[in-house]
Amino acid sequence: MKLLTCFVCAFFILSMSPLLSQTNYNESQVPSFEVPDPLTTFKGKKIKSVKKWEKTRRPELLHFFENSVYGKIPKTLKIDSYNILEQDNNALNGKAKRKQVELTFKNNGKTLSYTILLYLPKNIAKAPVFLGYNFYGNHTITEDKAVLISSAWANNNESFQIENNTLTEESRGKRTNRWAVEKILEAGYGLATIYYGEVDPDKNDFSDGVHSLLYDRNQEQPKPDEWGSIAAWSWGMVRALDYFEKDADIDASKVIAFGHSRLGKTSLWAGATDQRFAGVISNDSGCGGAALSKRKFGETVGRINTSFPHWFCDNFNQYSDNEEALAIDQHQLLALIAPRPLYVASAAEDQWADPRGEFLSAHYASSVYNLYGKKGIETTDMPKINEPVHNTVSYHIRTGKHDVTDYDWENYIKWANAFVK
Ligand code: GTR
Repeated sequence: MKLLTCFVCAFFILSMSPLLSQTNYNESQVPSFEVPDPLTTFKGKKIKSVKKWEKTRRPELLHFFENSVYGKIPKTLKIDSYNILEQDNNALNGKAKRKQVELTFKNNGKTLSYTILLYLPKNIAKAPVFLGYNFYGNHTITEDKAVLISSAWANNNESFQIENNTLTEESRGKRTNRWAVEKILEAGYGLATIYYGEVDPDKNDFSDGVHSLLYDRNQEQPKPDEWGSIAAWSWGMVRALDYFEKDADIDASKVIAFGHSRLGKTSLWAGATDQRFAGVISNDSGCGGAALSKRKFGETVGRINTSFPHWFCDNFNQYSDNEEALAIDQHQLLALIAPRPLYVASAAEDQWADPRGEFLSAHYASSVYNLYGKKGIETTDMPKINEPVHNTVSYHIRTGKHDVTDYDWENYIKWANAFVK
């Protein structure tokens, strides 16, 4: 009996271990581990040419991330129709062209729609565009009264006066601080944004959002190797890019995927899975984004899978508190973006996202960029705070907390001018 009790206790402790493991913020307690080489195949073959990388190594890495981290999309789902809900060629006091475009998808007798808010510079025939999701609705990124309010489910937020999971006029403009719309337009770029909750509400429920459009008969949730919410959000960015190819005001060959935090994990996965994205920005994306998982610094795989069981595919659970078993690490996700320009950014007070792990990841991805003759992050010495390093792979750590600031945008624009435009 005693033995049985012990056994039950041990089982309970083990099953709860992701919750119990202490968060490490101490560099000296980072475990030593071997960084998996992007340029050595799983079978141990060295990759020495772009051709071999593209034919052998890139596909096997992509396959691993698809099957064991983010989950694969079960079937192709293309735009059924799009509808320009609203357009004004003199928006923002005459500074921009505004469009609100609804994309609609149909399958299994179900329909999903989401709306892209576009601000485009007026004086440019075909504009390069930053595309990124927002957390609380398109109307939160601007004071512009013409921006439509989403009726999709939203997380409550007391300081934004969002109650009953419903977005209202009260939250208009609450997130203008994160979107440097004027700076972006003045630099000759457009901005496209989508409320992520319209693609898949951010809760552990797979009956809503895009997933259910692709279920087999009697299926109620994704299979262990099928897409979680991050892959669903990435899919939404890819379909937006499909629309951009049809919009004469946009240069679809110069679309930069941008995202902050969970939506930075999303922009990275979108850029990895669709090579039409001309560049990718990861702002404070942390665990499951740019940060190396094997460092177990700040948020860990176990913590993220426990707090957000719907973000990754179920197969990813086997690495909870078991990062050493991973055959890959997140720098190899970054390497999948090569040779396209990539910007990884951190914030000094955002230790939960492991700034050093994000930086090292950009460094270890750089061998693949070098193979293409591009310069990445060539050293393991982190730059000083507010001293950006701009190459095809760029990195900065700024002062302040987990957020998107004008400083971040100023640097993204500089990098985009130099490497994307
Ligand atoms: C945190 C989560 C992070 C990050 C963040 C965000 O709670 O632990 O991985 O994604 O949310 O998206 O704001």
